Amino acid sequence: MKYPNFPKDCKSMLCKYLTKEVFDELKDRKTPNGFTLEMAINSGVKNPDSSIGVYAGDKESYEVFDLLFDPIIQEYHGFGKNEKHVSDFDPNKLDIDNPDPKSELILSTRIRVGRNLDGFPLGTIISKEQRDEVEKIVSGTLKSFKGDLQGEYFPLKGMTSAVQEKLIKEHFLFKEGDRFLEAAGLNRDWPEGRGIFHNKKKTFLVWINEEDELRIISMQQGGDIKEVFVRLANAVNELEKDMKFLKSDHLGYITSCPTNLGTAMRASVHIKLPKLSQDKKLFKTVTDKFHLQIRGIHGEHSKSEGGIFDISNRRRLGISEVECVKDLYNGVKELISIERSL
Ligand code: ADP
Ligand code: CIR
Repeated sequence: MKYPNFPKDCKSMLCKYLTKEVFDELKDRKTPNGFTLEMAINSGVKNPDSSIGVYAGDKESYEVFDLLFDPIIQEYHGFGKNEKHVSDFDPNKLDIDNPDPKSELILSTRIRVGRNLDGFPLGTIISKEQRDEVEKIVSGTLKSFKGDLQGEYFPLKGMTSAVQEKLIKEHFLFKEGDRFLEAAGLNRDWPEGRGIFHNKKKTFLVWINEEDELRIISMQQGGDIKEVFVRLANAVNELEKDMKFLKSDHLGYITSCPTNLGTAMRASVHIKLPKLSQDKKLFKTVTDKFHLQIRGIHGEHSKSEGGIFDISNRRRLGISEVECVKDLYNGVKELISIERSL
């Protein structure tokens, strides 16, 4: 493999940190599962408009290719090589109110965490048999859930395209054919082994075998962030009784994309900010100050519509679950106050 030819205007972290020296040092390395540098960087090489551009194949990838992953992790999360990740998923520590009790600006709230099973490689290099096994284990446990979390599992295979499109449009299901995931090897054998579990109200959902083996999601209309957090914490607890998730002392929960390490938590609101969003500089200054990320309303790499944005915590590693949500809460309070003053 030769050093990749990045376009001049490439701004990804991959092209920033994969210097010729780092490339030469890493190009012949392999993890015990057979994950190589070529596999790790393929998404960013094929998609020079990536913001990050790298994926892992297993827990060991983060050690074997540390010269590439460490500076990316440092820049994205502000988390150093010798730091330890500490978790705190205790809802009792989250002392917050609803930042928009009349639901004037916040349309909905969603919190998700990514998880992968201990004993399996990540989705980038998982075999078809292993992926099917993950689906069986996770959907089996979910089917036994009772009460508020009780629901049904819907495999992607066999789902009509009308149902699939409706679920995507309503923000419940992952999209199909994402080119970043495609180049990372995460869409192999599609749609086999993939699916979505959800309760009746679609307030608790689990995506199986998308970017991570599990995406555990709690969501509802309005801005009651705490209620969404409590439901998620309960669900994660229930799942953890039955399965062991891949984690390390240094990096917390291991995920295929380095931006999701640690808590693997993205807490977001869909919020109307028609006035503030006109002032791009101010919008960016405020979101940067509170470590928030702006996405469009159909998720990552999508555009905003009608002055509505997906605002979420950016940092996920080196801060606890409670702190991730506080990043969102504090930032959203400020965004609402500025929007109202304009
Ligand atoms: P992820 O959050 O899993 O990293 P995406 O950014 O692609 O992935 O978002 C997944 C889906 O969740 C998209 O359809 C997106 O619109 C939806 N979503 C995210 N945040 C919210 C929210 N606060 N309310 C409703 N839907 C949301
Ligand atoms: C990219 O590099 O653009 C994609 N691989 C997605 C990276 C994750 N995005 C993020 O900012 N959390």
